[in-house]
Amino acid sequence: MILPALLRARSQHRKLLAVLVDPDKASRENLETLGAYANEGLVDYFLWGGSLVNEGESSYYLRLLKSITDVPVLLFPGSVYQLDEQADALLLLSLISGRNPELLIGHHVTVAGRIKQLGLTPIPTGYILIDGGRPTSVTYMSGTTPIPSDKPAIAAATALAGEQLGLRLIYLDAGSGALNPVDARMIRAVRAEVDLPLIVGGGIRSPERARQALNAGADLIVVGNGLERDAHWLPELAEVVRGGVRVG
Ligand code: 1GP
Repeated sequence: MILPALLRARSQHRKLLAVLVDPDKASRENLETLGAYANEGLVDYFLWGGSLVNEGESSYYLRLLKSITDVPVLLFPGSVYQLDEQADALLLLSLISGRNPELLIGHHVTVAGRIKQLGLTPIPTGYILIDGGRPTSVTYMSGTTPIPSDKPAIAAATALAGEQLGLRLIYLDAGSGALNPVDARMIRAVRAEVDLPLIVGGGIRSPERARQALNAGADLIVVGNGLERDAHWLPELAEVVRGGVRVG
């Protein structure tokens, strides 16, 4: 029931926070810290995935996280090998900013039967990569060119096409560890064009960057790297998210 919850939050103007865990970089200590914050109500979702993932370790760490907290985990797969039935849903990503047919339909065909077999709930997601100031793992691994950060109209048209194709979420991503997060003008342009829940991530490493993304119209922000390095600013981050939209 993840998608209905996202739609409800959007209609109630409730902003949400997702913490991205790259299973390759997971550790017991980090998961215990994040899980404890999640149990205090500071985290709405975990996203689970990375560009290169060792399947066995991923499954072990996901089991560990699920044993710590009931906060839902959404798979955010970097490849077809990252399906895991322990997750609560799957962001079924279509990389609509790119022109790589494998990431638009090819891999989806490969794993369609497996998704059904595992009983995973897929949430069709229009995944849009935005230039974040330096090449990231995802641009390299996907073999696609991100949308230039100063071309909000292209991002807005891409998101609109995704909505018209029937996708249910839009995810604007500057890529993990991006130098620059997605520009506020770009978020605003996409927000003005589509009515779908809007996820924004990549390079959000401070409460101020989180606030800018939320003010510009993100419904759900995703933070990975910044919390991997130090999870202790999560309460401050959560306060910005809970505080909703405040300009300045
Ligand atoms: C990347 O949007 C996520 O896909 C999170 O990015 O790791 O830079 O927070 P960071």
